[in-house]
Amino acid sequence: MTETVSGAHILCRTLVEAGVDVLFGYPGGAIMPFYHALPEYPSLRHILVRHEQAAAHAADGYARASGRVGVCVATSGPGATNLVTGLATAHMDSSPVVAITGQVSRPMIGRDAFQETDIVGITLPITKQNYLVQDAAELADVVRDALAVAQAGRPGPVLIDIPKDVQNQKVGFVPSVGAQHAAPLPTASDDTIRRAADLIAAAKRPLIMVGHGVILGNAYAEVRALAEKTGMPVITTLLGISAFPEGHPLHLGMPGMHGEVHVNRAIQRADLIVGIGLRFDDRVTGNLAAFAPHAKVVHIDLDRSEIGRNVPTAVGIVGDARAVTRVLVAATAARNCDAWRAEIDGCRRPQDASFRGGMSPEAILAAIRDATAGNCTIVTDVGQHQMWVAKLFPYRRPNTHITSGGLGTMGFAVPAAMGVHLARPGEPVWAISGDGGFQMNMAEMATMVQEGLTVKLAVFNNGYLGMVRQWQQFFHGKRYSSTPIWSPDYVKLAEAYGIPGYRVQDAGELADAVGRANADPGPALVEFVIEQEANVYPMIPPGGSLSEPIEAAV
Ligand SMILES: Cc1ncc(C[n+]2csc(CCOP(=O)(O)OP(=O)(O)O)c2C)c(N)n1
Repeated sequence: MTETVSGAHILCRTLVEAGVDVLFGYPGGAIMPFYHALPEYPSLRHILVRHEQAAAHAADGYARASGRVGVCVATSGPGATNLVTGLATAHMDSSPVVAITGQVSRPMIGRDAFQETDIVGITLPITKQNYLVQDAAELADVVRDALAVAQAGRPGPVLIDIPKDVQNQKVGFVPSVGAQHAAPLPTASDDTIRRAADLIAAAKRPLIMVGHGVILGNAYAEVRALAEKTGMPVITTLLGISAFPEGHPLHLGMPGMHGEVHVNRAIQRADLIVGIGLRFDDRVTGNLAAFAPHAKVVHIDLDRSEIGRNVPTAVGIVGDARAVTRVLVAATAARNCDAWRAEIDGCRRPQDASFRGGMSPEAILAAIRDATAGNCTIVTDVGQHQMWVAKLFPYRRPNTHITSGGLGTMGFAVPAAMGVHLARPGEPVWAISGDGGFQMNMAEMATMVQEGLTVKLAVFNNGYLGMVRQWQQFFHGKRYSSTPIWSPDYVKLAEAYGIPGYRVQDAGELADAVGRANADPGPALVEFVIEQEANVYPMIPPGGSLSEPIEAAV
C-alpha cells in the first residue's frame, strides 16, 4: 500500500524496517526535518553526542561489537566534516557504519551556501559507497541499499547525503516486504584448497596468522580446528586479537612493530604462513623486502584486491574466512608441529622487562581482568597503552578487544566504548586511553551521563604523548618536542560530570579502585598514574626488518 510521506519519515521508516535501534548524532539546520520526524519513532534511540566525531566512532564501536550496522547522523557542513575521521577509521578497519548527513536544499547546492560542503566528494575515498539523494522517491531504496552495502562482503562505511528539501519532499512510500537477502559470498575452488592443504602437509615451520576477517566472519571455531588438527602455531594481528584464545598452547601473540620477539622470529623462520582475514599491513610486516624470507604464503581473504597486494602469495583463496577455513580443515591431514613449537618457545622473552615496579600495565590490566571476571570488552585508544593492552590483556571471549588498528585514531576509545555498551548492555566495557587521547574526546562523559551509558574509563597518565615521546627518545635524540602534556585533575573532572573518579598511584590501591569503579552502577573513571618514560618493548624501527628489534636493556 502506498502512503504519501516526507523524505524524513521515509528515512525513519526504512531505518526501523531494517531493525536499526540506535543512532548516534547531533542536529543542525540541514538535518532538522529528520530530527522533527524522529520522536515519532520511539524504537529509534538517539544518542546525542558532544561532537560528531564521537557519533561516528560510537556507531563504529556498536557495529564491531554487535556485527550489525552502526548508524550516525550529522548536519551539513561542519557536522558532516566532523564525521570524517570516524568514517576513515571505520573504512580502514572494515566496520559497517552508515552515516546520514543533512545537505543544503537542492537549489542551493553549488552556491557556497551557508554550511554547504561537498561531503560526498570529501568522503569518496573513505567510504565503500556514498549517495547524494536528489529525490525523496529514491530515498527508501537508497537507505536499504546503503545498509546492505555496508555489511556485504568486506564491510565498510557508507554515507547518505540528503538535502533538506528532499527531507521535506512528500512522495509515495511503499513499506518493504521482507528482509533483503545478502549476496552469496565467493567460495573457494577445490584446486586452491588442495594446494593449500598440500603446502600445510609439506611445511616444516608453518604458522597461521589471523586478522580482523576472522572476527568479522565469525570463524573462531574453524581457525581453532585448523590449528588443533595441524599443530600450527597461531599469531593474532592487532585487529585479530581475541579471534583465538589468548591462553591456548598454540597461541603465540602479536606480530610486527611491537610484536613479541618470539613471534617475529617465528615469522622470519617460517616456511609457510597461512594468513586468514588479514591484509599484511606495514605495521605487521615491517620492511616488506625482508619479511618472512623463507615462507610461502597462503592468503585467505574475502577481498580479492588484498590477495598479493602486500606479500607475494603462493595460493590465494578469495572467500569468507569461516567457509574457507572449514573446507581447509576437512582437506588437511592431521599432523603436529612439536619440534617447531619448541624452537619458537626457545625465543620467548619475559614480558616487557622495562616496566618494573608496582604500577605496571600488567598489574593494571590484571586488576581490570579480576574485577570483571575476565568477561569485559576492552576498547583502546592509540599509543603505548594500546600496545600494552594488546600484548598483555588475557582475552577470554571472541571479539572483546576493539581498537583503531588501521587509521590509529586517538580519541577513538571513549566514544567507541559507548557504542560497545549499547551493543552489549549489561556487560562491562572498559575504555582504556592515554592522557593525550582521552583529552581528545573526554567531553563524551557528558553523553554517558545524559544517556545513562555505563562505560568505565581508564586513563593511563604518563604526562606525555607517550608513543611519540618514545619515538623521539629512540630516533630523535631524546628531543621531547611538544610531547609533554598537561592534564586536568581527572578525579575532579569526573566529579564535575557527576561520575565517580579514582586516582591510583600505587599498585596496592589497584584492586580496590578498579573494583569500585567496575561495581559503580554508571560510568566511572580511573586514572592510573604510571611511570613517565616507560617504553613499549620490543620495537621494530619504522621500515626495519622483523629480524632487528630494539629490545629492553636487561
Ligand atoms: C588523532 C591522532 N593524532 C595524532 C596521532 C599520533 N600519535 C600516535 S600515538 C600518540 C601519542 C598518544 O599519547 P597518549 O594518548 O597519551 O597515549 P600513550 O602513548 O602515552 O599511551 C600520538 C600523538 C594519532 N595517532 N591520532
